This record gives sequence, structure tokens and C-alpha cells, in this order.
Amino acid sequence: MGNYGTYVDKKWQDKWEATGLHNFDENAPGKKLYALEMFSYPSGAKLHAGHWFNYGPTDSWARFKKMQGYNVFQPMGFDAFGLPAENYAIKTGIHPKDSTMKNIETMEDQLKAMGAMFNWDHEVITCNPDYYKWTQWVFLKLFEKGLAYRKNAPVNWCPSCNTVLANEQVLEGHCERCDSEVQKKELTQWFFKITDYADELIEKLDELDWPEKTKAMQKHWIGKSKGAEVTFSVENSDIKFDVFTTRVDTLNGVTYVVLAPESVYVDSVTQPEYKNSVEEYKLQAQKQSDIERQSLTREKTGVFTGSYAINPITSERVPIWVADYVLATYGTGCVMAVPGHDDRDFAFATKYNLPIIRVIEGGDSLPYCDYGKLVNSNEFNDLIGDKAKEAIVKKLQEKNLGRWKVNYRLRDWLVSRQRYWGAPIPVVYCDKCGIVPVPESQLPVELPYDIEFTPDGKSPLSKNADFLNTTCPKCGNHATRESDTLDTFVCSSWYYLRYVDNNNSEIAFDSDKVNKLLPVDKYVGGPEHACMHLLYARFITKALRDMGYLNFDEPFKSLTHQGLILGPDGLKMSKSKGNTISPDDYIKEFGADVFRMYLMFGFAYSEGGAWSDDGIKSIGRFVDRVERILEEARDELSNNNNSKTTLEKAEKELNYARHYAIQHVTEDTEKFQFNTAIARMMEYTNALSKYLNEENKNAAFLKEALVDYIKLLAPFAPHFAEDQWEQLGETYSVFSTSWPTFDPNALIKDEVEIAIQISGKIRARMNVPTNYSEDEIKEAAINNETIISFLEGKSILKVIVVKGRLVNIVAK
Ligand code: ANZ
Ligand code: ZN
Repeated sequence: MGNYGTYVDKKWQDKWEATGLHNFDENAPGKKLYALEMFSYPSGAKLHAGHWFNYGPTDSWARFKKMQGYNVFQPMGFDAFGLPAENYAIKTGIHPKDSTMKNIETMEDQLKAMGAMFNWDHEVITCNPDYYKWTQWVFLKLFEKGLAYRKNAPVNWCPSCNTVLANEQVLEGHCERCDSEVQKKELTQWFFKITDYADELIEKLDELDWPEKTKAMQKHWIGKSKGAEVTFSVENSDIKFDVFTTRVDTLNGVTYVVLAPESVYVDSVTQPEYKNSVEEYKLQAQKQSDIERQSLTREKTGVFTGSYAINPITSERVPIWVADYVLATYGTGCVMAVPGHDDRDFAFATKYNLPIIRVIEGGDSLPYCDYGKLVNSNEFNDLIGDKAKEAIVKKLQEKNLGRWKVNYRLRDWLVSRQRYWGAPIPVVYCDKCGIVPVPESQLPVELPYDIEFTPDGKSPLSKNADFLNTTCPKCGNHATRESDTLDTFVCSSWYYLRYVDNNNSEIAFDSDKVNKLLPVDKYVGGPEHACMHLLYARFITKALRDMGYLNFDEPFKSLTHQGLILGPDGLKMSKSKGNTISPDDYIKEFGADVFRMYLMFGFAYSEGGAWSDDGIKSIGRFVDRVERILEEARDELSNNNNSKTTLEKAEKELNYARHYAIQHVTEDTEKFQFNTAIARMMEYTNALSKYLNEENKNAAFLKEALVDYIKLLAPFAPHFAEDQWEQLGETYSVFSTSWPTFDPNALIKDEVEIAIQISGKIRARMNVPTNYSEDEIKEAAINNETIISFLEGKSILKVIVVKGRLVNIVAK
């Protein structure tokens, strides 16, 4: 198709813009539909094939919805703060703001070249003060409600990025961004209390139309675990500590207890002669990541503290050990070990020669990890499972040495970063007043442009005196600004709200407007966001709802993940492997429509796969063929001077293909099954081509079939279809017309083939009109030439008709 594509692209993009075809009018007729794609991160200079795979097909879906009569809102913007721009600045000396803004400009142009119907007048760019002012407002609101707080915490520290990482940014003990080994460090940090919403975040998952796998991942990440806390006291001391257990029924089987190396109890329980070995062990443990420490296969290690603890139910003394398979950050950081019924405890006890006893019946050998009748458990013998737990907890409660307890794996969200390129945290520290939030009227706390951002472990902002020194909003004395910035996930946790009312300079968003357009009807983005962005956004929505700003519970009603487009070699695209696909080159050669149509036809949307040049070429050829067929059809329309008006066999055949395509393109596109939808279009194309070869054509009917053809094609190849629509002489725009609906009658074939049996044996076949009654079918069968000859000399006893399939004549 030469450069036809690019020419047509530009022509229609200009016209769409000039006529405001994609502008969103909240008062326009039609049910609202909010289609949202995860906004992009302008860190690389350009959009890659993955962006296209996210945005192109989703835009096709949105266009399809628009043609179905929905009032579609499809905004776009940029998640513009974050580490990559800052790291790039450190490397090249180019200021993050400059590189980010330049990248955004390029990406905007590329997105426009895609021809998606984005509502650009609703764009948000999170690093602009008119956006982050309101990110700071969100922070202040959470602070007001006690949902943002400051505490000392061991944090994940990346020694190379010189920053704190969220748990989610640590992959197998390494920094997600630079792959350095992550260390632990104590720092005062800001947290959002997402754990307050842990239960609702689990429960409401059931109501969401999300991929099951994503829901399961979130559920696991939140990790609700029901168990008990049991208090052990240290022998010859006042110290008591709690353990968290999900198997309180095994309490009689405890033969030792374990403290995490970071537990606050370690130092106070360690006996003097054990101090050295414990200290050494603590240092060793610091270097291990939580993932390694939890590994089931890794050899268990630990040290004895020299102290003993008292089992609250048996009063037996058990040794207190320190071992890194116990995590400081889960439960209480202390564990009761039951080697008879827990794999890890069993391995540890075996290695260190600690007693192993059976308290649960079952299994041939120990460890036996299932439930069963209690043995060796005194008064609790013979109780099973929940009954046993209830009895033991009841006893513990009487002694005030235990209680039921629900634990979560989910931790509060660490939101402070010792980095420059983020939204400043809007609080100041005053010697007299302590932590003082910046009043809303003084927002935004602007990020200064001139900054020394070479990392040295300190926040770059803490080195900028102009920024740092301020006056206390409460008492007017000197105060110091918070110099940490917010995690970029805070910016992206509420952007879908700001889109609706992006130019509002008075408030973050108008609740009425937002309540009208949200929740988002369809959210599309990568599955890698399951436990971070998607969880944070749900939390922020719920928190703002509880403050009265929103009247809905969940931000994203329906979610679809696109798959990954791999390099032609089947590997993940990367510059170092040299297997990247640059969309721009292909757009230049084939045009935007062929590019996006290949992405839709060549892959199952949620699976993705390896890029293929042959694949895109074959789609190019398909579009060329469509172009020729449509041209031929137009010629036919202008030259056709026969007056045929009836629908005969050929017309009925095309009509069948037409309605079959309408039905299936509609159903499949709805479900993001673009590949099969386009396959149905190809079949319809073949039928159209076949019809054009007929001698005698019905022009009026052909016109109708063409109108539907172009409408069906429009979401997939928007520029091309708009152009063909014009050439067909129809009024602009094809996207303002309504999506065709299928006629079930056209899908009923006129005739069916029926088998005729004589006493169970097939003797003949015949075609009968589908609307024949049973009697008519009987009649036709008996009068069938072949059957007459078979029946000669026999008498018919019975005739059985199975409609649409067969007739069985019982004869003797
Ligand atoms: C005694 C016991 C006996 C346990 C038994 C299990 C089986 P979930 O389901 O993930 O909540 N545990 C508790 N805190 C821990 C920590 N900080 N680090 C490592 N392990 C910890 O797991 C709860 C179980 O994990 C708890 O129940 C505890 O071991 C262990 F036959 O207590 B159990
Ligand atoms: Zn003050």
C-alpha cells in the first residue's frame, strides 16, 4: 500500500481534530463509558511496541463502544515523576524536568500518530505543579485522617540508587531498577495506612470483573491469616513476648521458640556468654533478603541465646533461639516451634538436635502437617482442629496469656523517598509545634528547579537552603521543610480522578463530575501492576470515599491485561539484545491502521507473543486487498444499471456472511478477542469478493452490505475506514454512525439436508426448506425417488422425524 497509509492517517487525524470528533461532552446523549489505559511513563524517549499493544487495541474497543452509542471518555496523560528520569539526569547531567518534558512531547506526537480518540483536553502530567499540588492535597487529607504517619522503620535500602525501596520494588533481594543487592536500614519514614483497609481490599475483590489470577495475587499479597497470639514468659526475668501461630492446637508440641534476628527481644534475652555468637549471627542475617530467608530449601541456621521460655499451657521450659527463617516484619517476629508438625521447624530441630514430639495423630512419620486428633496434650487430647484451637485459646484467655489474632502480610505503604524527582511531602518541622502540615492555601510546595541531585544518601532537597528554610504555618517561627518526596505510586494512585476535572484550580476534582463518570468501566494495562498500582489506587479510592469525596467503592470495575509483545526471536525486547521493534518505522511504512490491526490479529490480546515481520506484511496485503475490493464495489455501484431488487441465492449468501460477521465481530470485540473478530471480517471480505464476481448484482443490496462492512472495519482500521466511508459517498463521520446489529433471520439457512433411513439404515439424503413441518418432511421422504425403489414390496409401519436431521422409515 506504499505510503497510502501515512497520507490517509494525517488527513483524518487533522479532520477529527478540526471537527472535535473526539471531544468529550459530559452532557452528550448515551450511557457514559470511561475507558482507561494505564498512562505511560516518559522515561524512555519513545513509545515502544508494548505501549501500542496497550493503547491501539483498547482504542479500537473504545471506538466500537462509541459506535454502539456510548458516550466515551478516553483520556491520556503521563506518569512523569520517578527514578528513571533522575538516574538519567545523574548520568547525563540533563535535568529531569527537561528530559521528561521533551520525552512527553515526542510521545504525545507518537500517540497522536496512532489516531486514538484520546481526550487530549483532559490530559494530566503528574510532574506539573497544577497536578502535584493536588497529590499533596491527597497527602494532607490522609494525614488529617491519621492515614499518613511517620515512624522509624527498617527499610529496604538500595546502596546504588541511594534510596529506600518499597517491598514491591525488591525482587529476590535485589533492586528492581538497578539489580543491586538490597540492604536493611533504619530510617524515619512516611507511611500510608493501607492496612486499615486490608479486609475491604480482600472482600470487594469478589465484585470485580478482573482476571482471576490478578485477584488471587492481590489476595495473597494482602495475606489474611487467622490464628492466635500466645504469650511466652522468659525464665528468671520479667520479659514476656508473644508469638503468632495459625496452629495453636499444636501448643503442647512446642520444643523451642525462635526470635527473628531483628526482634527487639534478642538483646535482652541473650545471656552474656552467648552475646558474641548472637551478635555475629545478627550481622550475617542482615545480608539475607526476606525471600532467601523464607526459602524452604535453604539450609536453616540459628543460634541459642542461653535463655528459656515458659510454655503458657504446659509450664514447660523451652530454649530460646535466634534464627533468620523467622521474619521480623511478620506477626510478632517471634515463633513457637513445633518440629513434629511443621517442616521448617522439623529441619531446624533435626539440625540442632532439639526434641521432636508428636501431638497430632496421623501420617506415618513426622513431620505431619495436617490436622488430626490431639495426643500428648493432656486435657486437650482427642480434640480435633477448630475444636482443639477453641479449647486452648479459651484456656489461654483465662490466664491472660493468649488471644485470637488476625494477621496480614500486607504492610503499610512506605511513601517517602530520599530523591529529588517527585512531589515534595507537604509538611514542615517546627521546634515548637512539631510536625505541621502545610495549609492547603499554601500548596503547591513547589519542587525547586536548581538542585544538586547527585546521590549521597541524603535527600537532594535537604541540600537546598532556599527550599528547606521556611516559617511555621502555626507559630510563625523558623521551621524546616520535609525534604523527602513522595513515591510516584502516590501520583498514579488518583490520576483517574483528576482526568475528569483536570483544569480545576480550586479543588482536586469536582465530586459530582467524578461520581458521574466513575468507576472506570474498562481499565487496560500490564499485569505487573497487580500488587502495587492496582492495590494503591483501590486504597486511595476507599479512603477518599470515607472522607466523603467519592460515592463509589472501587475505581476500576473491569480490568483487562494485555500480553507482552516479544522480539522476533521470542525473547523480551531489550536494547542490549538488539531485538526491539520500533513502531515508528512500521508506521512510516504501513500506516497506523495496519500496525494496530496486526497487533490485534497476530496475538491473543491477553497473551501477546513474538513479533513477526511476515505477520504485519500479511495484514498489509489484506488491507490492500480490501482497498481493491471496495474500489471494485464502488465501480459496480456507479455502473450497475440493472433493476434487480430481489434477494436470490447469491444475495442470501452474502447476507448470511454479513450478519454472521456482525454477530461475531460484536461479540468478540466486546471481549477483547480482536484476533477472532478480524478473522470474521476476513470471511466477510471473501464473501464480498465472491459476490462481486456474480453476473447479475443487486445494487441497493450491495450498497447496504458495503455500509455495514465499512462500519465493522472502522474500529480496527479507523483512518482507512473513514476514508473509504467518504469515497462511498457517505456523510462524515463513520464514527458518528451506529454500529450494525445482526438480523437472526439472515442467519437461518433456507434449506437443510436431511438423511432418510429405512429401518435405521441411511438410504438417501434430501434438501428440504428449513421451515417444513413434520408432515411435509414425511411426505417428501416417502416420495423420494431412491426411497421409493428401496420400499418396493414393503409396507411402511411407522415414520419417525427428527427435525432438521433425519427421517427414519420403519418398513417390513
Ligand atoms: C506454630 C506452628 C505449628 C505453625 C505448626 C505452623 C505449623 P501464615 O499462614 O503465613 O500466617 N510464623 C509466624 N510468624 C512468623 C514469622 N515472623 N516468620 C516466619 N514464620 C512465622 O503462617 C503462620 C505460621 O508461620 C505460624 O504458625 C508460625 O508457625 C509461622 F505445626 O506456629 B506456626
Ligand atoms: Zn511552630
